[in-house]
Amino acid sequence: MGDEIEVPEDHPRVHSLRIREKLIKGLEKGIVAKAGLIAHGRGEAFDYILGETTRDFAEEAMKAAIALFLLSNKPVFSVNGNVAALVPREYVELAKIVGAELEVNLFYRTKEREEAIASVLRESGAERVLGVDEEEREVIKEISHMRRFVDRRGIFIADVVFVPLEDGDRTMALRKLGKKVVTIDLNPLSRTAQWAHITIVDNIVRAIPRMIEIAKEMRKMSKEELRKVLEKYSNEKILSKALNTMCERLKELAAKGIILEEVKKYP
Ligand code: PTJ
Repeated sequence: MGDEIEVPEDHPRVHSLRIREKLIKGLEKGIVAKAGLIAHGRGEAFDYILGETTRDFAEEAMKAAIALFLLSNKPVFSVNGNVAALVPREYVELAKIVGAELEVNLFYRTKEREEAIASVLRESGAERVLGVDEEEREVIKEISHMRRFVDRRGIFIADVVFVPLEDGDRTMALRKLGKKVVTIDLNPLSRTAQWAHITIVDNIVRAIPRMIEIAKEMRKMSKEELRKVLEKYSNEKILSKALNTMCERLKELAAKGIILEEVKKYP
């Protein structure tokens, strides 16, 4: 739509530009909400500080999340526009490995977006997609906006809900309803990061493929072993580690000088 460019292979930020392209294409196809682009920009800023790499606190949270999924009776993976545009195949694969349902649940909800996202999931291998059948709709009264509409076969009866890249209100409401909540959020200060039981502070494009690897290993573990992983997990410690890592990195960069040697060659 006018702005389309070929991302040059030799561009130093080629990887990041490709991710942006996925979101822009998702917007054009009616999958991503306009605000989804803004949300991504916020995530990118935190990823820069993190060094665009998966840290040990994220790994630890991923392991706890997989343990929780494998131990739960009814895990449901919520899908929004950004998730569907960035990691559709991987998300569907992970849901299959841990035996979770997939449910479309949007903040900026329209019938067209719901259908477009459900199609992406089906094309990515999903056998059943919840959240699009109006006859199966239930209302979570505690949520004031469009995300209050959930599927009675899914989030409504779920004991564990995975809500990556989520807004704070719903995470809070789901927790108050007694459900266990897992999220992925690059911003450790966000309300979602704070209200979730397990917060994976990492970029979703790195986290979901890594979670697939972890899940393939952890599904061989006994329930007892999985419970032990969960017992020693503390989200408070994880968020604190994430913030500390970001602070340390900024301090290190400030101390050694942030101007690259190459830049200094051109006075
Ligand atoms: O598709 P919809 O209609 O359901 O809308 C989806 C968005 C993302 C627009 C909606 O949920 C929203 O407004 O979310 P927020 O409140 O902006 O929160 C999104 C969070 O995800 C922010 O804290 C971002 O830092 C974080 N985030 C953005 N991109 C990534 C990310 N975290 C991990 N990986 C990313 N790639």
